Amino acid sequence: MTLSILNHIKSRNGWWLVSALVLMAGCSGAGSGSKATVADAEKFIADAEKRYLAVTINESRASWIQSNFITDDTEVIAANAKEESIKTVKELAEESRKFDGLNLPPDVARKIKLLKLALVLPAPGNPEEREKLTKIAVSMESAYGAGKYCPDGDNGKCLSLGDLEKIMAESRNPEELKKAWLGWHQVAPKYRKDYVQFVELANKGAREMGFKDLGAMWRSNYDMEPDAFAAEMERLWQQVKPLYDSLHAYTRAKLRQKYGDAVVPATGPIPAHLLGNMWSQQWGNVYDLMKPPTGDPGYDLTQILKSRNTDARQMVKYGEGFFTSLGFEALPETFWKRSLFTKPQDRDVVCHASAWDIDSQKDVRIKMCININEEDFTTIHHELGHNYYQMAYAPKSSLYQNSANDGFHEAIGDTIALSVTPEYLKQLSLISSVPDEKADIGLLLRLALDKVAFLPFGYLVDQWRWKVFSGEVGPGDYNKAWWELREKYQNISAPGPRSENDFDAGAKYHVAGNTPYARYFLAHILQFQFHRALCREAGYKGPLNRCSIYGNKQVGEKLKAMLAMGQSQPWPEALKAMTGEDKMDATAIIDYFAPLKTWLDEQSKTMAGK
Ligand code: X8Z
Ligand code: ZN
Repeated sequence: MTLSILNHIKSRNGWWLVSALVLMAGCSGAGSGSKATVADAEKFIADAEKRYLAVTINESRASWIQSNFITDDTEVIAANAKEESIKTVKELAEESRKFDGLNLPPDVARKIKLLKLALVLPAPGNPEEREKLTKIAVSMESAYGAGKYCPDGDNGKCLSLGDLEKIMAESRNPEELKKAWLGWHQVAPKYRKDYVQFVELANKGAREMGFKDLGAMWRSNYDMEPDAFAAEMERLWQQVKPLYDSLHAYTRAKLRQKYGDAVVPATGPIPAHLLGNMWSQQWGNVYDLMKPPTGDPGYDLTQILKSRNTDARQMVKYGEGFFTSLGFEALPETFWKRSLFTKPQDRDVVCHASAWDIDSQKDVRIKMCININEEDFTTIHHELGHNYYQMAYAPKSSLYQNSANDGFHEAIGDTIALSVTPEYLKQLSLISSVPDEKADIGLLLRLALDKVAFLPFGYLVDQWRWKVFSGEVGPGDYNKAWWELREKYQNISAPGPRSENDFDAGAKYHVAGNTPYARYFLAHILQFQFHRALCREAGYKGPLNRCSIYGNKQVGEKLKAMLAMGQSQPWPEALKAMTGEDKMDATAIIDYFAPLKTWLDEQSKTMAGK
């Protein structure tokens, strides 16, 4: 099974993949009428896992083809496979209810619970409705993947999302930035009506499975009550909010220096088109506007990679090299043959980076339209983190082939990328000397612009979706609610007037592609917690931003042991195995950036005084 980390069926592994099961046509040992026994439950779950695996693999293959070759036909094929897999998993989950109330062995009970939560997209039992839902799901992802902005009309030159993202990252002309932002945001209104129907049908599926709505179903997959999980997210957000506020204030002041009062107000939200990213979710691309007069590390990885004519494959090789240095195996030959690394010129593909595990064994792949720059260098480590997780838990039975919780899946590759320190780059001969500690402020700022800036965005995407799924936000308020949350959490504003003819949440891949998003918020907390624990394991004593676990096989063993657990235990157990801690804890990210926070607050004060 696979799961691209972004796929729809995301069923089982999220993206990382899909699931499968066969319907045991009403028979799994317990004959109708007779009372189900523990032995029946054991047999049922063993058979169910086989079916789950089979439908997942089938769905993944179809989904791989659809997102690598977006056409009407591949959409139909992918939708059919998705439908089959959803139907199977749902029927199995329903059938498992006959064991409710039995005192089952913990392993069987856990698998049954995971089976009931395996679908990211549940569908109604009614065949027409189920077909409608899977068609919409696949077509929205395709529309996103194939989306373009044609400034001179359909017969002129059109810009892909990749072209527009490049403008967002590199242009420093506010008018041009605004045009690119508006251009991309005219793609999503085309599927706004579909999204309304999607919400209705997916909720119906979730309710048939016993959940209040789809948001509640997603929140139930964290080994705690759904409300407790929402409270946990809020607790973590409150822990990190002061750090975000400091970064935001400094960033706004620097943007004012660059663009002037007429573009950037002295107080309140920052216009969303000025932060170097289409969704204002990571701000590292505007580091050049933010960098400290002293304390800049003095190298630019993007320039270094470009000047060496690094190609996409070599970029991936760097990522693989980090994992093998920890004692992980080299990526299989098929990875290199079957992955997509560069954007094809002759067809539409879903370029949003994803990692796949097609057969739940060794057929792992990534699909990514790699650009030669620092951002994609990091993203490659992110994707390979998924693939190494998938390979580590492959020996587990199929319902355990997943991460401890979905935040863990998203955090592994990022944890590795935190070890891409100057020292590491020097070891690879990518830089010739390691800047001294005076460069720490620059290094921390560069990273905070990605990692700290991301936090409120990571939180709000599912705040929006949870409200939409629960009905608290109706279709007439989709855009209004989206911008209220953008302002409340990120403190950013739309580049111009927006209305309910727009569908700005739908301009984000994970909304169009139905991938839950809370996972990325968790990952941004967890990756610092993992990094701190692994550096401790390495016996490292200095500042955490200079710690690299590169080449440390003992640390690699510790990491591997956690990955190999898959989802066989509640996530606090996995966390404990690697870190000794059993709670998600934002003190790691706060401590990591503590010197920067002090510096940011001083700078903001000085700039305000001028
Ligand atoms: O979607 C991704 C990965 C694939 S799982 C590239 N990320 C989120 C995003 O792009 O919005 C990584 C960071 C957040
Ligand atoms: Zn990911």
